[in-house]
Amino acid sequence: MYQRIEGGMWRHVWVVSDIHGCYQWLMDELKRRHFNPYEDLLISVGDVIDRGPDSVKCLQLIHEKWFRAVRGNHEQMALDSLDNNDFSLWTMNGGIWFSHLERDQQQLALSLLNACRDLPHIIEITCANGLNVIAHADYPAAEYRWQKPVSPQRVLWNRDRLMGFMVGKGEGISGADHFWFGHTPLDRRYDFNNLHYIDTGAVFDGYFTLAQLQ
Ligand SMILES: [Mn+2]
Repeated sequence: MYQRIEGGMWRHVWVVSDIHGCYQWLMDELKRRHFNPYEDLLISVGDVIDRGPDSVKCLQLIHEKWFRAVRGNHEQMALDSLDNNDFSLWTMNGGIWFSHLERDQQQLALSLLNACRDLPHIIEITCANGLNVIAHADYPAAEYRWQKPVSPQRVLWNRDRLMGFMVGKGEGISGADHFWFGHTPLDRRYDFNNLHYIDTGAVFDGYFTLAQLQ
């Protein structure tokens, strides 16, 4: 469930909001920031697939040396569909692209989706800005601890903490310097103390947010 990355191995480290198939747009954003794939690292908050134009190319990112991702609920829906041979929930939530692929592209997508079984739910990385924890929707505990058992379902789906912050009743998380979450499309990035909600809804006529940790 947990993966630890040593930030000192990279020059710059960025976290990117939900990609949702927007491959070329992401490449343009990286270019604008002079991202160097030989020296820099990009970490995704999950939901690399679905809704946007190019889920297969986005899935291929998981094999790039400069790219890491936590799993999102969309990757999980895809894996559950394959496991249960029931594609209805995923299809309703932007997964229709898979059934529209040509046979060879579908085989490629299938092997890439199976590689998503290795995606961690939580990444921790120590960078110039301190200890960072990255997860898709939430870290469902009051205090972060490496390898602490937490509900995988809530890591992928939970919006209660964010909704609490929106009405002034949010409860923070201790145990790390920064927490980075996606999952909920917002009109702008929201920062509540050390909690950062960065899904600015690129695929929903919003924009990409890239936060530099180092
Ligand atoms: Mn999501």
